[in-house]
Amino acid sequence: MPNQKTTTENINGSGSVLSTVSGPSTSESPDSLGAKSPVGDRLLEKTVAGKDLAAAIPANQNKKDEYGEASRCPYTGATSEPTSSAAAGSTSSEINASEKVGEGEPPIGENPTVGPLDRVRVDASNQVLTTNQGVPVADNQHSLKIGLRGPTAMEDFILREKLTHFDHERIPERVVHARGSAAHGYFETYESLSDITRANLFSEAGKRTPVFVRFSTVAGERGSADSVRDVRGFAVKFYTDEGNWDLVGNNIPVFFIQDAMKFPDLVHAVKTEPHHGMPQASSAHDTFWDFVSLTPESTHMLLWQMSDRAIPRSYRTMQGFGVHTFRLVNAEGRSVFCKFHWTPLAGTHSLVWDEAAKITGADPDFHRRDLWEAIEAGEFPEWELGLQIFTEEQANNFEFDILDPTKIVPEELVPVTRVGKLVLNRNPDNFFAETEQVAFCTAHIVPGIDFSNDPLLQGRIHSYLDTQLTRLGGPNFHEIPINSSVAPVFNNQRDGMHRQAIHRGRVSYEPNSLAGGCPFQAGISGFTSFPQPISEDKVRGKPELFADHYSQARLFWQSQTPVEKQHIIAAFRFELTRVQILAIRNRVLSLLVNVDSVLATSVASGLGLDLPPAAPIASSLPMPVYEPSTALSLLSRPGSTGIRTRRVAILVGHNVNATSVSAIYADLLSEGAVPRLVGSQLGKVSTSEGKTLDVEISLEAGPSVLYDAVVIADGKSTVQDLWRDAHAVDFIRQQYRHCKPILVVGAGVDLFTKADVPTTLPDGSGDPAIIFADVATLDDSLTAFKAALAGHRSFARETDPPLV
Ligand code: HDE
Repeated sequence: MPNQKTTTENINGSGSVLSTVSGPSTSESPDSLGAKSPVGDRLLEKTVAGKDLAAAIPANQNKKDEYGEASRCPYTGATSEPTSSAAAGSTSSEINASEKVGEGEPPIGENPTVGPLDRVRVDASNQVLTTNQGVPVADNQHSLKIGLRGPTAMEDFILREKLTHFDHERIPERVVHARGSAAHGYFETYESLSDITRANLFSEAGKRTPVFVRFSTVAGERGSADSVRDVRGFAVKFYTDEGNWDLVGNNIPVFFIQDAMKFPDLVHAVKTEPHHGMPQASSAHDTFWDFVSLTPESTHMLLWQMSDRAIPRSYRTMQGFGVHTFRLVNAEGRSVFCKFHWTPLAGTHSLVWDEAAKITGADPDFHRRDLWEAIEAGEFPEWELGLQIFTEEQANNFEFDILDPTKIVPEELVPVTRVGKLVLNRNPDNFFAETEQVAFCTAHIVPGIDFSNDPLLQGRIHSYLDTQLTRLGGPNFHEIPINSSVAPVFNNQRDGMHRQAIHRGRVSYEPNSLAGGCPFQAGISGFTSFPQPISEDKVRGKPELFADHYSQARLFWQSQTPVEKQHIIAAFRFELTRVQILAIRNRVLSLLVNVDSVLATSVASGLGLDLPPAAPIASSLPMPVYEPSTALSLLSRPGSTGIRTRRVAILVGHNVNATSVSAIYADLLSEGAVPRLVGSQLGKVSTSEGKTLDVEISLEAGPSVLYDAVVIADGKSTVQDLWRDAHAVDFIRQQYRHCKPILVVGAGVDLFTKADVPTTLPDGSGDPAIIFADVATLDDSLTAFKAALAGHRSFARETDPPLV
């Protein structure tokens, strides 16, 4: 139907409103476009509101503040408020709603590509199968053929879409930290830290900020095993009210190198050797030790890496560190330096090397499974965030340079203050969408946090964003749901691969008046960099204090307990035995000579070598001398969660005593441990009470290394049943070798005896972690067993080489 004509309203200039080029030089606007239609009305409204909006910013009044002294304090951009939502729109036809385009006007000032993940979670319950275009698929079993025995038709778009998508399912894995596992949770601040930082997540006691945390190994490929000897990544994405902050740390507080320039060399050296692609996920090969033996600043890190830190029992039992020195900046612009520490409430616990190597075969997903299972069981892993805060003045008086990532700030020098708690309470819905696509980036910081000049950190600021362009396919990776902030995102960046946001309007620049100046610059309420004064030459080099390569390696060594020292020696021996080139072994020994003579001599003797001369010392400054620090020993943090989540195998065979088994099972379960009945095979075992018990897992599928402790159940024929299974004897011997608690109940002693393990410690005293229970006094024995289980391992039992 033709539109009604109107003659009473002012229609001057209507033609220009209806055109996209030129218009009259008057601020007057027509009241009507003559012919009435809802879209036309909206066009007129849009034009009038748009003109007013632009006119409200007659000049760029802020320009003068961009120069000289005034520019030190950023101004808030000029804005004007539209009189109608139409003003910032792209099209007046947006009011024509449909199921696809929505209601017409979007909620003004909202960006639905950010915010909670619920907006993109998908559930197909009760839904029909469709193509990616939403077309229902009638047959998902057959391709379209010309006759039942004929060729497939080119037009089979359903087959082609399915295969094409499948062909492109993989994205490049991370060049380092490819293997990882992640979880959602929150960070809660204990007290306001607003005196030292304006970072919004620390603004008030009890404030909770959502997080996504990814743990990883460094060297291995995406499908490599979890329990290898390696540094672990500990990357936390905080979705704060003022944007995402990524604290991309490791479980070791120092690093191998001092300058980003060396990172590709380090990684090329540690990854598989390029000619034959071996070894997978291991530093025990020539190229790694060749590089580090020529890079003495690695020595400190090497001691950490050869310690049990590099074979954690669980992601839940390792510390995390920001490694670099960062800055915190408060609302007045005052800055302090800061080191970040994560401390697990479950304590710091590790595997032993022989066990770790066997777990690689028994369960390559050991850490992934452990994290997943704990969260599914409601045993949410927790860490406390600790800060070491110090001023520039203090830093200038330290005997090391706080910009050197191969150095720690000893806790005796600057204590760690606990400021909040990290809780991981939700597993991801989808591994690829979340864990694989999450993009951590050291450049993601928020107001109140700033970088230091650590040359390693400075290089990282570039690398993380850059790597996502290849890995996630373009510059819009921030719109992938797991990466998008919960804070609103508005800017004039546009286009690029896979853009999700549909930006309304014609303005994608600033300054503008056509969009009322929006989005406008935030001024001092936005992120500002700490204005550190610098007056220096442009150079390639390192400060002199960086040349001390050994004092802190010695500090670490001297802070270890005897058993930890023994493990470090054994780890060097293992790795250097796998190395083939003698000169490399000798060069590593020459570094160790500079650390400690017992360490160097012990490793040399394990390699059948004489000690070489010490490596040349690069520093001409006096070497700092540190007091040993208990904080550096893993054993100084037993944790507060006791036996919770510890896995206990209860070995059962036929004619087992069900009463005691059930009592032990129930007791362990009630205290949060995870008991399982392990037998020769699945099925039922008879009990001495004439009933049956169901075996939960076989010895073959659930070998010793997957448990923290063992109970050998009571029952005469249990022994006869199990001891013929060599797995059972291996099981007990490995529990013994790996220093795990053993509870022997009643007649279970016969099976224990078959395993032929000592019951006294090397010093002749009784082994407190081998507990013999008689059914009558089970409670007391169980208490002793649980105490040993809470202590994790009985290292007093350990000998090198192992007795069993
Ligand atoms: Fe990384 N690192 N790194 N790194 N890093 C990556 O980023 C890099 C360094 C760390 O779970 C990459 O998205 C350079 C120190 C973790 O997704 C890459 C340098 C520390 C993760 C990259 C370093 C880390 C990464 C690979 C030296 C401890 C995994 C894929 C200048 C503080 C994050 C990616 C996750 C990942 C570069 C050194 C920790 C290539 C250039 C030091 C935990 O961008």
